[in-house]
Amino acid sequence: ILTSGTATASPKTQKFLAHEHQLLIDGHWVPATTGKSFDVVNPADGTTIASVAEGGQEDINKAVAAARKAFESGPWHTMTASERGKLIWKLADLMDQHIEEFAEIESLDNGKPKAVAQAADVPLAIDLFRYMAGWATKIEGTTIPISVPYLSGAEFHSYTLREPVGVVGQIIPWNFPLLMAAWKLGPALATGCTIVLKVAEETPLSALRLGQLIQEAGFPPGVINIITGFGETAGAALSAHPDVDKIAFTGSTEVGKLIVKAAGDTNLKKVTLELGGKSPNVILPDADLPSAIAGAANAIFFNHGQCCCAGSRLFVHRSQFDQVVEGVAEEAKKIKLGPGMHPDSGMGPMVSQIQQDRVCGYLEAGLHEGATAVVGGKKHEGAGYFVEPTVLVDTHPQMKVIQEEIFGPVVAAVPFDDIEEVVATANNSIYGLAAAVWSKDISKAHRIAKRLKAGTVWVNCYNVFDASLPFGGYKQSGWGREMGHEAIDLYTQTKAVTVQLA
Ligand code: TXE
Repeated sequence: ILTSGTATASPKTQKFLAHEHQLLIDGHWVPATTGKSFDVVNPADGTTIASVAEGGQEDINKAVAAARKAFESGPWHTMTASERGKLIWKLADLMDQHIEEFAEIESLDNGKPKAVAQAADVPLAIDLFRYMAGWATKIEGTTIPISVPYLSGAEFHSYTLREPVGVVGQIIPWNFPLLMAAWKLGPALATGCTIVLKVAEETPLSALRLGQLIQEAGFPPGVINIITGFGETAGAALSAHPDVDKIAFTGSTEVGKLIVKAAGDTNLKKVTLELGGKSPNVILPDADLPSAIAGAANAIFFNHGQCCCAGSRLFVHRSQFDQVVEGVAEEAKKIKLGPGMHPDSGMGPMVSQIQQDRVCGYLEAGLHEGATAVVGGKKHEGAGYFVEPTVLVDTHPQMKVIQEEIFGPVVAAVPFDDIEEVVATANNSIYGLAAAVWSKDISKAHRIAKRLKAGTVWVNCYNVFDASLPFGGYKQSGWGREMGHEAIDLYTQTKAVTVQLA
C-alpha cells in the first residue's frame, strides 16, 4: 500500500471543503430545519473532511414545494426548449472549467484515484449534460390518423404531446457521485421537469459543488433542489411524498423494493430503478486472450468493484481456465493500493468502513464455504478502508459469492465446457444488468449477445459507456433505462389530443 507521497488538495478544493455545506432549496443555500449536520469522511484515512447539513422530512417538504412552484408557475415553466438546452450546456461549460477540482473532491470523498475521476467520472458527467442539452429541442409528438367506427363521416386531427412528468425525486448512490447526479439531472432538465435530488450520505460533496455551478449558470429557483441526508429519513420522505410525480433511484435492490412500496402506498408516482448486478463475463476459447485477461481485470477492479455492472462472475473455457486465472491474478498483483490522491494509486479504499466490512464478510463466507483466493482475499490492516483485489476459484453455484452482489474488488472465476452450459449459467441470476463475451468469431459473439439476459452486453470490451447508449437492467436489476433517448421517454408522458374538424 502506498503510504507516503499523497498529494494535498489544491487551494480551491480546500476552500470548498472548509465551506459551510447547506441544502439548496428554492435557489438558496439553507441549513437543515433541525439545524443538524453530519461529518463526511475521507475513506483513505478515516479523517473528517467536511460537515454537511442533515436534511430530513421537513427539508424534503420544503424542497418539493419549491420544485412544484417552479414546475407550475416559475420562469422554467414558460422557458422555450432552446433556452432550457442552452442552460444545460452552460452548466457543462462551467463544469469544464473545474474538472480538476471535481476530480479532487470525488477522490477525497469517495476514495477513487483522482486520475480516474479526472479521466472518466467528470468528463462523462459533462458529456451527459451536453448530450441531454441537445435533446431539449428534439422532444416531439406525432400525428396519428384515426377512424372511429361509431362516428362515420366525422373528421379528426389527432396528435400527441410529450410533456414533462413533473416534480421528480432523484436518489443516488456513492459509487460515482457526480456522474450519477448527471445521469439523473440531465434528462429531467432536458424534458422540463423540476427536481429534488437526494445525494448519498457517504458522498455528498461533488453534488454540492455542482449546486454552486447550477446557481452560477442561472437555473431559476426551485428547478434543482439538492438535499444531503440519510436514506431512511430524507430518502424515505422523498419516495413517500404525495406531491412527487416520479422517483428515479439508483442503489441496492433491497431499497429499490422499498421505493416501489412507498410509491404504491402513496400516490403511485412513476418509478425508475437502476439496481444491483452480478454480471457474467464470458471468455470463449477463441478469444484474444491478452485483451480478454486485461478486460476481465478491468471489468471487476475498475472503481474497486463498486460498479453496478462489475464483471463479478468470470466464465472461462476449461482448456484455458488456469492461464486466464493466472493472468487476472497477475493484473491484480500489479494494482497499487493507495489513497486516491496519491498519483501512483491504481485502487483506492472502499467508500466506507461499512462497505469494507460488507465485502470482507463475503470473502470470509466464500472462503469458509470452500472457495480459494488465488490472490487477495482480505482487507488491508491499518488506516483506510482498503480491500485487496481478489480472484476466487473453487466456488459452487449456491455460494453467496456467486449469487449475491459483493460490490468490491472480488471476482469469482468459474470454468465451463460448452456454450449451452455457459449461457445457462450466466443467465442463472436474479440480476441482469450487464454481461460480456470475448471471442474472435463475431457471429458467435452476436448469437450469444442475443441470448444473454442483460440490459447491456459488451463484446470484446467492458465498461464502455456513452451518454447516447441506454443503460439499465433486466430482471431485478431495475426498471427503465438511463441515458440515450429512452431516458427522455421516461421523464415525459404522452398526451393524446383529438380535434374534430368542423
Ligand atoms: O445502498 P442503498 P448502500 C448495492 C451494493 C452495495 C449495497 C448497499 O451491493 O453493497 O447496495 O449499499 C438511499 N428510502 N448498491 O447501503 O442503501 C441512500 O441514502 C429511500 C448498488 O449504500 O441502496 C442512498 O442515497 N432512499 C448500487 C441510496 O439510497 C434510501 C449503488 C443508495 O443506498 C433508503 C449503491 C430508503 N429507505 C449500492 N435507504 C448501484 N446500482 O450502482 C437508503 N436510501
